[in-house]
Amino acid sequence: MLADEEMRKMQKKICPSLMCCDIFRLREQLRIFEEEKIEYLHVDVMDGEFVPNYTLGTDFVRQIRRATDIPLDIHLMIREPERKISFFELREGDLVSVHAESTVHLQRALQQVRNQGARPLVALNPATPLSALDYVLEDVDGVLLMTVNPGYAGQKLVPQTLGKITDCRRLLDGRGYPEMMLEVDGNVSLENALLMKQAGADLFVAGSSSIFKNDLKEGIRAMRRVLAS
Ligand code: S6P
Ligand code: MG
Repeated sequence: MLADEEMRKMQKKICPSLMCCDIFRLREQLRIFEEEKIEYLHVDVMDGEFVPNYTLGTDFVRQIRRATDIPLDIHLMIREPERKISFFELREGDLVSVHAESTVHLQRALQQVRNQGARPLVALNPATPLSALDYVLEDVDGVLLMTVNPGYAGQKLVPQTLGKITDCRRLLDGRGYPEMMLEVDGNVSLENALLMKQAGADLFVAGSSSIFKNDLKEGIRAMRRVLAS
């Protein structure tokens, strides 16, 4: 019998991507996330430079804070994030992902997240090698592996990222970081979530290919069943 602590560690978490919400039904959808005990809300921040698109920003984060106490999982897809992290109202328990490709001052940016009281994650694009993690593992609580190229919802999985999840989990275990969170983002459909879970992912960003496809509550429950299987 596994101890409670072990069970907790094995629990897989769902992070709904708020850019996939229906903004006209946002309050209702937030209530569903609360009722379904969603662990983190994934907030995609894009600046039109690091990625071609624009999305949510500091004011959105401020408004979400007023509407719910669910911790945030802020995914920064912006150039030179170290110049912008202080603009965000961060709380203890929030996750903030910084892309290794977005700055020459990666370690400084990760430390800034920590200094502002949140938990830093380092994010990697599909083609970025895992060696980018080499000298920042001490500074992070997790790794976010992009399973599509960042910028848009509704894309197809980059298939070689499945093997990358396996390799990343092996690397983290081998370097003495078995507790480190491994998040996956992009085309996390029910079918892909199962493969990603088997490869060693813990946090699953759920968007248009899963929970937002049809009925939200049913979608979350279906995802929970896959992750518990
Ligand atoms: C993409 C962004 C993601 C998407 C999410 C959407 O740049 O970082 O968080 O919002 O992947 O999910 P789906 O199921 O449409 O790929
Ligand atoms: Mg994202």
